[in-house]
Amino acid sequence: MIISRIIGFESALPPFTVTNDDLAKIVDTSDEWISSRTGIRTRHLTADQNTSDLCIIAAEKLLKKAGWAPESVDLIVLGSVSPDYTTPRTACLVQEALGCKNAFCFDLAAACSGFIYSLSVADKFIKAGGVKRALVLGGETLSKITDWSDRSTCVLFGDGAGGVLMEASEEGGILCEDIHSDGSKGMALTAGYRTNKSPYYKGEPKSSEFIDMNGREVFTFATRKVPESIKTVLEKSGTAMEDIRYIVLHQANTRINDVIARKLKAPAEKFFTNIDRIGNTSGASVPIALAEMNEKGLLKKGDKILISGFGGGLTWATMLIEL
Ligand code: 4VN
Repeated sequence: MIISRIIGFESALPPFTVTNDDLAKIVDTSDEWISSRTGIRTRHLTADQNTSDLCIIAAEKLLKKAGWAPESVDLIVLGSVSPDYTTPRTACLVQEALGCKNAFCFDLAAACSGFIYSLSVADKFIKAGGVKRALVLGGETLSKITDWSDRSTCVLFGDGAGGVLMEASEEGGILCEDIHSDGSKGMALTAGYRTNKSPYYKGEPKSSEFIDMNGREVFTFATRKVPESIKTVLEKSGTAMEDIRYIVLHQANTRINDVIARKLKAPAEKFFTNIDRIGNTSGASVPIALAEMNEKGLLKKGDKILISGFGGGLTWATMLIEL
């Protein structure tokens, strides 16, 4: 049986960082409020880079370290809700910059679950046999779609990108997944509404172009659905919690991840977190965390890890990976 093996982890962050005290100078907030409610202390914000620039840096590192020729990549899938353009899509910009001229390329918009959804789609192309090598990225410049006058959301988000390489293999790789959407709660977290500017259009704007979140509703959703999803993956795959080396959750908010850990009765050491330094980078948060774990030597061959994304859509997705 063909399995999709994951063989590299890299990320790219904008060099410029902003502390909670810096934010307190532009909106009515404080370091105490932000750090106690979210766990965030600093975040990287772009001063001149767009989503594609960050994705290209992460992708270049991936190909270089693996020794893959750019022409050997068959597919680029890029999870993002903050692309440079509606078209050409970010994945095509990455293709051009790297010279992956044999790849077919598209972005996938599933907000904070976007990277896991992208892994799942790439996995299906690999299993179907047409794709041998895939580049899967998650990248966001959320600062572009943040309402900088909304103190409840502008303190949460950060910019960055990360990604992995996937290859058809006989062993290891993506073992099990659980993926869901609930459009009935979609209005709890919106961004990017565009009002039709045609001279014939009579409708009123329905929503904001910026990120707008009902924090309590999204908090309740995440703490209810994510533990359920993780339990489903463990049951479906016949895996015990003791056999999981790490759980890498979307870095949305430390308090949410603490509740999820408590509900799963899983020890805190299993959860990798970097939200204090990175903030919430939506679809980029899981691959950025994986790259940091790899850099620290935490990801060892044969280890089983769980990754889980949740957010806008609403969408949520959990995956069991053997390294
Ligand atoms: C997934 C989640 C969140 C999120 C939801 C709520 C929240 C982040 C609400 C309470 C508030 C502090 C902040 Cl679960 C966001 C995304 C978008 O990436 C995805 N923070 N909070 C408070 O007052 O304590």
